Amino acid sequence: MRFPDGFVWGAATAAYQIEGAARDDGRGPSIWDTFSRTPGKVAAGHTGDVACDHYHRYPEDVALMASLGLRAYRFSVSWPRVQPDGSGPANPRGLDFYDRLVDALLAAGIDPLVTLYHWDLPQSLEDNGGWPARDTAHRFADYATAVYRRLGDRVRGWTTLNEPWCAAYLGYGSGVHAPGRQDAAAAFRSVHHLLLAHGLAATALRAGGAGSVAITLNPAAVLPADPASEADAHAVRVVDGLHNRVFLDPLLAGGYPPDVLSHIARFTDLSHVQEGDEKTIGAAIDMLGVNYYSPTYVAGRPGAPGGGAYPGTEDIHFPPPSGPVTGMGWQIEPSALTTLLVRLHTDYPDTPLMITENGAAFDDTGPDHDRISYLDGHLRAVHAAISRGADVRGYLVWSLLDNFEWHDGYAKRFGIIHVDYETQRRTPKHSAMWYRDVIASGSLPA
Ligand code: IFM
Repeated sequence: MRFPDGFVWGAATAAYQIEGAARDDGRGPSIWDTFSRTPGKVAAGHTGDVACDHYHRYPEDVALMASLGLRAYRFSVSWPRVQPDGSGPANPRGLDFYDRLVDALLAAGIDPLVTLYHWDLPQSLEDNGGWPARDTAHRFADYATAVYRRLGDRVRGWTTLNEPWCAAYLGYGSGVHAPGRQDAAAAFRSVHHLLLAHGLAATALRAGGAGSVAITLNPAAVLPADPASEADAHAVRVVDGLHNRVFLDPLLAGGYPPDVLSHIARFTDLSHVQEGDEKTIGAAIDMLGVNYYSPTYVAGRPGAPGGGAYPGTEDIHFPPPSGPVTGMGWQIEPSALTTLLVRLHTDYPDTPLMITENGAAFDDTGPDHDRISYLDGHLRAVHAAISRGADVRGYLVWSLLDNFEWHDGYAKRFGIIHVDYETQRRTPKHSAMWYRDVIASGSLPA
């Protein structure tokens, strides 16, 4: 089972989850610093203050990547390192870190893939309104330009946002992520301003000559609990609209879908969507990043409470997983990834895809069979999608290292490299060795 020539093999991380050094070199506070220091928000009171101390240990981490034969490494830049207050002149010491990291990666033959926003909004910008405020989108474009100016001579692959669904719906809707607001109108306004931020930044990066501009979503494979049920089919349409089409259609199909706009209008007037915004959001991209972990099953059921993260989904039931689950309790179903990739290819043709995250948390005891089996199954699913015509250019495992798993703190371990948080010792797991061999052969046993 051979993958195409040039298929990109790599791993991914995110700034707040691994860097630590929360107060070093002029870094300002982010919403995740505030949130994680608020009692009761993150398991066991964990914070990203130290995390994997990658800020200081990046040479060792790059050496580990090289030992696994990674061709690409996706990391995110911490906005509050670059602009401690979220606006104004860039902090050179913050940018210096990414300069050093990029140089180390290039020296090791690893392609640096930069994500500009992986949820760590500068706290000052939240104090000024956060993502529900339009100005944040403009601040993001300025920040993107500052990072591009420093790294653009060496970095080809630029991704604006990671999973704006989480930033908007979990950050401002259900409140399980920073900044922890619970306000459906704010969540929907955030969706739009995140998309606008992407469009403004993508335009600026392109104008600066960026090699490849992308956005990463976590598109859901939304499936009916009963394929024969009309009520379930309706539930799929609603949840697919709120999760997928609200992002994909303005990015890749010219504008928001009318059914989703009417849904949103139940919670907020649409005055935040201004003339010309959809054109800005639809600025051409070179790649769509896809983060996939697990399918989402839904059923139409009168009286059901709906999904906490999806405002207005009363009468929709989200059944608990059936079958095997990961350590997160997420259903393991690789075939749903094939379905999702083929759907993206069919509905939004001409946009190359890259799996920018896929992986699993498991309790790390024994020889890591569960993670290997998860990765193997999902790589086969990617291969199946490619065979059915989907233009998938690469696969980045989540994650290189065990790290701070947001509201679960350090309890959940996604890494292919184990991190002992007491000593910061890194130990490749069996899955890392397995992945090294897959990369070396560019194939899986048939
Ligand atoms: O850890 C996260 C990552 O930050 C974004 N995608 C999902 C991962 C697992 O929850």
